[in-house]
Amino acid sequence: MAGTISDVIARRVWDSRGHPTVEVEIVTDGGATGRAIAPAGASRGTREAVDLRDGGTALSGLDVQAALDNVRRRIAPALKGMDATEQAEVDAAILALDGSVLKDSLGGNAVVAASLAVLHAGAAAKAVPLWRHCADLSGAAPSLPLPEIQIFGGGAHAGRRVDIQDFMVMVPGAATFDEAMAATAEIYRAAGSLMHRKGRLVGVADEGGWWPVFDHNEEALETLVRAIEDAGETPGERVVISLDVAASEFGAKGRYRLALEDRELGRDEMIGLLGRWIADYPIASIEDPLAEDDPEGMRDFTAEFGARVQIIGDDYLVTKADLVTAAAADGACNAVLIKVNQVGTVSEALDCLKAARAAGYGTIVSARSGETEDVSISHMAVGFGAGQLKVGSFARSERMAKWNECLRIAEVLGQEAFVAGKPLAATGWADRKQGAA
Ligand code: 2PG
Ligand code: MG
Repeated sequence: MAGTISDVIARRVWDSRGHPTVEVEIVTDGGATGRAIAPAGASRGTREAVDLRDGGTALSGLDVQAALDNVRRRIAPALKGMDATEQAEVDAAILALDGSVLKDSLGGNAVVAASLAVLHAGAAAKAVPLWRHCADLSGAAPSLPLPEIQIFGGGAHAGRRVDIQDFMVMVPGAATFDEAMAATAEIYRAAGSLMHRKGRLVGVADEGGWWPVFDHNEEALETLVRAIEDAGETPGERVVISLDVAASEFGAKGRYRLALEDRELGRDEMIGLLGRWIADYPIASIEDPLAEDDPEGMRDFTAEFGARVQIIGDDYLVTKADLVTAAAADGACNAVLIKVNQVGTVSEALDCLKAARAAGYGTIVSARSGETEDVSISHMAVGFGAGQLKVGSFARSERMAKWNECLRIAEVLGQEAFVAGKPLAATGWADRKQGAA
C-alpha cells in the first residue's frame, strides 16, 4: 500500500527561540514522505502534555536527545507497517505506547512531531494537499479562518514587561483573507511608528509583536486603539481587538498580581477590570481571562460577558475534549484554543474540536510561542473548518510562513471560503459601534 510506513527518522532541529526541538520524518513504501516539527510553549497549562527535556547544563537543560531516542527506539518500530493515511489508528498506537496522562513517557515533543509527520505522510500518500487530508479526517467543509494577529507581545513572551500576554487585532469586517492580512500590516506598522515617536521602539517579543514598553497594562490598549486609527480604521468597525490575558501566569487561588502596576486584585476585581476594558475598548475576544485554577471566576466572567465577547479557554482547557464538555456544562468559556502539542496527537486535537462543535463553542487553531517553519497548523485550521487561526504577530518568518501558507490555500479554495466575521457573530461586534476610550 502506498501509505505503509517504512521508515521513521528523528532529528534535532531548532525553534524560533533557538531552542532544540524534535523533527520527525516519515517515509512510506510508495515513496511518500511527511515531516513535522514540535513547537514549544512558554506560558503552559499545568494539565498540558509535557515535553521531554534532557536537563543538565548543556543547552540550558533543553536538549531533546531522550525524546529523539524515544522516536527511534519506541515509536519507529510500532509505526512501521502501519498505514499513514489512518491517522486515528496510528495515533492510538502512539498513545498506547506512551500510556501516561501527560505524555511524559515518550515526551509530548516526540508524540506531536510523530503524529503530525504521519498527517503529512498520509496526505502525500493520497497525493492531496494537507488541508484536504485534514478535511477528510474531520468531515468538515474546508474554510479560510479569521486570523487573530498580535500587535504587542507581553507576559511570558516579553520578559513580563507587561502582565497581559497578547494584544491582538482581528479583521472580521474583511471581505477576503488577503484583505485581513493587508489591514493588519497597516496596523502593525502604525503601532511601530507610534512606539518610535514615543521613543519606545526597542524591538519585538517572542511572537513578533512590538516589545511592550508601557507604564501600565491599559496603555497597551490605548496605544492599540490609536494604531488602529492611524491605520485609517475606525476601531470596532472593520477591526476589533482581542486579548490573551494568560491569567494563569500571574494569578492563583483567586488572586491576580499585576506586577507592572504593583497591585493585587481579587477575582471580582479582576473581572471588574476586564469588564471596564470591554466597555471602553472594541474588544471582541478574550482568552484565559482568569487562571486555570479559577473555575468560579471563569463561570462568573462567562455569565456576565459571554453574550458579547468570545471567551477562549487555553490553559483552562488544554485542547482536551473532556475538559471542553465539562466547561460547557459548567457555563465556563464559549470557545477553545486548539494546540496539537498541548494535548499530544492530531486525533486528540480533532476530538477536542468535535467536542467544541457539539457544545457550540468557537474554535481557534493556535501556534505556540516557540515555533518553526512548520506550517501544519495553517492546513489544520482550513481542513478542520476551525473558523479562526492564531499564529502570533505580523513579523518573523516562523509566523509569516503560516499566514503566507493560508494565502496559497486561498488561491485554491477561492476567497468565498473565507469565514470573515462569522465566528464572532454571536458577540454582536457588527452591531456595536464602540468608540475608542
Ligand atoms: C498562548 C500561546 C500562544 P505559549 O498562550 O496562547 O500565544 O503561548 O505557546 O507560550 O503557551
Ligand atoms: Mg493563551
